[in-house]
Amino acid sequence: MSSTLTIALSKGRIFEETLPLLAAAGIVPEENPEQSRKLIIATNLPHIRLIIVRAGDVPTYVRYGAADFGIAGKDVLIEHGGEGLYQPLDLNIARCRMMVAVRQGFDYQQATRAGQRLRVATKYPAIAAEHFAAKGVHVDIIKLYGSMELAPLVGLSDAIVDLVSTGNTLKANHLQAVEHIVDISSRLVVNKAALKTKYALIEPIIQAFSRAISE
Ligand code: PRT
Ligand code: MG
Repeated sequence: MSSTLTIALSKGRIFEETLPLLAAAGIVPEENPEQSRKLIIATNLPHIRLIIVRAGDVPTYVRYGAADFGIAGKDVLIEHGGEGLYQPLDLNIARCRMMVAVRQGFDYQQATRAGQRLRVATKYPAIAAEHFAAKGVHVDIIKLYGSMELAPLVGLSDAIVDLVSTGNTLKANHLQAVEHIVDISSRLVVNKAALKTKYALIEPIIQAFSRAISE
């Protein structure tokens, strides 16, 4: 149906930080996914609904047109590719930094200078591989799905590549950031076919988001 819109969001920080943007476009969800556990959330506008998916799955739902647009972190877009998606806006929300971190006391500079192979645990193998290749550092990448901070503590890896916002998780686990890879924020991603067929519905929302973030 070209008269309805489906918006893909992940719950947690992206949902919370998107609420003010949705409000600026006149869209108010009828429920909070944290409480209701529903995966399809109605809004105050009968023709607009939200779907709640894993953060890393947002580009997939949008690419296949199961959602008309969504909001995804640059970490997800760089790692899994944002091909086939129109990415009109950096929303400047859910900001953090992609960093290399090691155990406090581990001499990272020495280890990389000495040319030894580093074991790096991460949820972002493509980003990590590219980063270390560019530096000429040899690494064995160990793919994890979460809680990367644990890996150096139990000898799974020498280093991790992970997102850092406050730095509290690193500190609590006696890790330290040693290298900045890239600044991360979330982007609006739009299905290209939907942008054409539902332009009259989507364009005003992009405009409202754009005004809200430049305020
Ligand atoms: O949690 P889940 O496994 O379902 O998926 P996810 O972790 O990908 O999703 P979610 O909702 O946690 O994150 C969604 C998006 O938020 C990510 O794709 C990032 O673009 C963005 N974002 C912003 C962050 C953070 N800040 C962040 N701090 N995502 C994760 N973190 C984690 C980080 O991995 C680390 O474990 O928070 C921890 C560090 O936080 P500090 O504040 O202690 O430094
Ligand atoms: Mg998470």
